[in-house]
Amino acid sequence: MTEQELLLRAKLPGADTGIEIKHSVCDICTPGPQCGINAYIKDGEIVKIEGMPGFPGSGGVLCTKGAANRQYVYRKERIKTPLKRVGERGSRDFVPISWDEAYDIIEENLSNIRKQYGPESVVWFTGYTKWIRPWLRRLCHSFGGHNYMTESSTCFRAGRMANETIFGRDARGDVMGAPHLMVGWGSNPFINAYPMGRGFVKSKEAGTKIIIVDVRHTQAAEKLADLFLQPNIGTDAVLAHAIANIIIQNGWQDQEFIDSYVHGFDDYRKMVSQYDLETAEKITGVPARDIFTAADWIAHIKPTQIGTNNGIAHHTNGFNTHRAIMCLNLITGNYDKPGTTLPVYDTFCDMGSGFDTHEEEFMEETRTPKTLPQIGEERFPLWNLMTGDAQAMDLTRQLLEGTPYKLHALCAFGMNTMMFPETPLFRKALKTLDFMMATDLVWTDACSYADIVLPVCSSLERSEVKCYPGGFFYYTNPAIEPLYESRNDVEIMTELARRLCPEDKVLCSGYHECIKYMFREMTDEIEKGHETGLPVRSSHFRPYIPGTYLKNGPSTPSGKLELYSELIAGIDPSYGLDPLPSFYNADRKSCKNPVSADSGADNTCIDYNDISSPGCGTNSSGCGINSNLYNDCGSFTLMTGARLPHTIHSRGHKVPWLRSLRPDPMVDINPSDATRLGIAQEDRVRLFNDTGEISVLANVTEVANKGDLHLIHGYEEANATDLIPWDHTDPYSGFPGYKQVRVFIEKAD
Ligand SMILES: Nc1nc2c(c(=O)[nH]1)N[C@H]1C(S)=C(S)[C@@H](COP(=O)(O)OP(=O)(O)OC[C@H]3O[C@@H](n4cnc5c(=O)[nH]c(N)nc54)[C@H](O)[C@@H]3O)O[C@H]1N2
Ligand SMILES: Nc1nc2c(c(=O)[nH]1)N[C@H]1C(S)=C(S)[C@@H](COP(=O)(O)OP(=O)(O)OC[C@H]3O[C@@H](n4cnc5c(=O)[nH]c(N)nc54)[C@H](O)[C@@H]3O)O[C@H]1N2
Ligand code: SF4
Ligand SMILES: [Mo]
Repeated sequence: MTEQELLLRAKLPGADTGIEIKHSVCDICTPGPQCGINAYIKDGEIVKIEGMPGFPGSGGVLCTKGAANRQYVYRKERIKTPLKRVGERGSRDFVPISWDEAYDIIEENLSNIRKQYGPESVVWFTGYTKWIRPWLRRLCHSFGGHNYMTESSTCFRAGRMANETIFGRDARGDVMGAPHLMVGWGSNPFINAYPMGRGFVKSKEAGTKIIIVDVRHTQAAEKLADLFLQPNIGTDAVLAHAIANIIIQNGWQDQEFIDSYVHGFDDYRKMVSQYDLETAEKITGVPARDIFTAADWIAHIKPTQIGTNNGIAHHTNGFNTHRAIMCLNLITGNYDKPGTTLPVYDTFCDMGSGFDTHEEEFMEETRTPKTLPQIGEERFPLWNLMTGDAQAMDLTRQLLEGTPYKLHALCAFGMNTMMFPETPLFRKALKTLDFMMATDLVWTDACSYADIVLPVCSSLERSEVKCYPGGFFYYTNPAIEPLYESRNDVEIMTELARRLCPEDKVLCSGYHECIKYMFREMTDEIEKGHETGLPVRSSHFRPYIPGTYLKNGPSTPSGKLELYSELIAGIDPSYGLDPLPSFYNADRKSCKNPVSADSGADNTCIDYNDISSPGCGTNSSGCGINSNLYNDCGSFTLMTGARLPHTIHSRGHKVPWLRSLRPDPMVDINPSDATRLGIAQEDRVRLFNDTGEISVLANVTEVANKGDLHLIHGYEEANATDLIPWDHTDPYSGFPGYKQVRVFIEKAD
């Protein structure tokens, strides 16, 4: 039967077709919506993928990427067997070995390294894959170490930390409470999280006013916004402070709420008073009248929900920007009331579902006291204090410098080297390791640096538990057998636990038993849910009642909602962290043009502390290096990684259906800039700075502001992250400034 016939017949499965529908979950993007899948299986193979009708959140729809799951699973790059390196570290010289042999080699190396250098010299890393985290975290602790780190060193965690400093917990908009105004600050949900986009659309149809703040002209700006503000990249804190200033100057703040629940109002008021409309317009580029309208709406429409996403934190001033935005909820009393911002209580894998589990206990109970600082702790103390994890953005440095101690081994579960700024330097750092193991579905650059590579399977080939808002959990069964010799990551961790920390009987008991341990009050429901393989609403679901958290007192040091963070005030002052969410310029101090580096010109054109000098493109100190290029110094502001529908990090670019939607890496450039530089649509251009260089095609579009460039990340042949210096990081969170780095652009010959 041809594939075409199979697909046609799959629409009407029945006994005669031999096609069975199995339920599963899409794990291409996580942990937000994670849409339910109906997989059509014929002779043990997936022949078609559909959304599962009525699934919590996704409602039966799949996005572009989810719809490509069949190709995602059957990619030709899938790793088929365990592999052992026989060539140079960094080469592709590997031979197949058995699972037993692979485990023996890993056990021997990790045991020896632990004995010789101590458990902290072993790093446990997981990339974007999130379902394995409770297990990996526990494994690190049971092994005796503390250097567990994840891709959340760059993703959502800084925003969450920012919320925790203000509210004492993470915070999220109340989708059930019918807000009258929604502020989507750095939010383009149609691309990034379509179920959230549908929520916005529903609210708009019900009459909710919407403000969108984005540095790019996005789909959300077009389809949702009653008011669209487009600030200069990285200046949002100024915009937020100016809005606060207008509100306070006019006496529009909710003084009763502030008096009852808020800490640090006087200091905050003084700080924001620097940002009058004129100053704010100059720095942000947003017209003063629009800033005023935003302040007027935010102060007077109730309930209002002011929310922001992860892109805002991808700046070297991102943590404070996130705080600056969320503080607007405090001064207007828009917190812990229906339709406003509510506290989040985690259930499992960073998802709040309205019932409790013992996940935290599972991850933490085998942790021993630290004898050495965690990776990143000396540079980003707030990160380690608030997350308990090591900060992956300091891995490159510690590997290369060996301070405060040398790292010897790395266990990487799904690592994409392109996540690490100044990627070539990170690759060099990997070469310093004595031992590395990697697990992945597909061969990646990181595998080349490993000694042992293990093939793992996708969500359609395994069982896993996911939790959803509204009290739901979903315990899937495999839709197909694991392909080739692949196994799932938790199976691997269980075997490693049996060999390296056999005294941890819980971890050694395997996935299902660990789930029963964590969901121990719900064992019957869990067993039943696993049997049916369908989403279940737990009988333990207790919807949150707005107001409860404030009534009991926020879990911040002051017991109030904090405009002035007492936690940050407690950090050694030599780190220079401000307890207030103050603005500082996130731009690089130097915009050195490597081409004319020997011209003797002074390339420095930014005063970090001068708020009237927000970037080298807008002041007049004139480093004028290359008249062919934009701005005083000819440089552009590059934002890497504003999302596109067809791809996610390194995951989509090699899936043919997804790749076909944008066959070449492209940089967005404003038409006026393109014309000035003689660049036409799909011309090949060179992007470069003193950190790296890549070559891409030009996409001439109004989406980009003048002077800005946008480029999606994760392409092996044009890795955006090559252009970001390794230490271009936020001092509060350690996050990299993915969304703001200076580059030069020119037409390639
Ligand atoms: N320049 C730039 N870089 C960025 C960003 C940006 O905006 N700009 N965004 C950052 C953000 S927010 C994030 S979240 C990170 C994403 O961080 P990455 O970790 O880089 O994400 P991926 O490339 O999606 O996944 C990493 C690897 O996991 C593998 N994988 C998939 N499923 C599994 C599984 O079940 N088990 C195992 N073991 N491996 C699996 C994939 O094949 C892939 O090789 O990237 C960050 N990098
Ligand atoms: N299709 C697709 N969806 C994804 C992903 C993907 O790779 N592809 N990745 C997933 C992951 S891991 C994450 S972390 C989330 C990220 O999703 P979000 O948290 O929403 O973050 P971004 O897409 O990086 O940025 C959102 C919007 O903020 C804008 N923005 C960026 N910087 C600034 C700024 O300084 N000021 C203002 N006002 N706006 C700014 C961008 O232009 C963009 O339109 O998306 C998830 N969803
Ligand atoms: S990739 Fe798309 S279909 Fe898959 S979970 Fe994410 S939003 Fe849903
Ligand atoms: Mo992310």
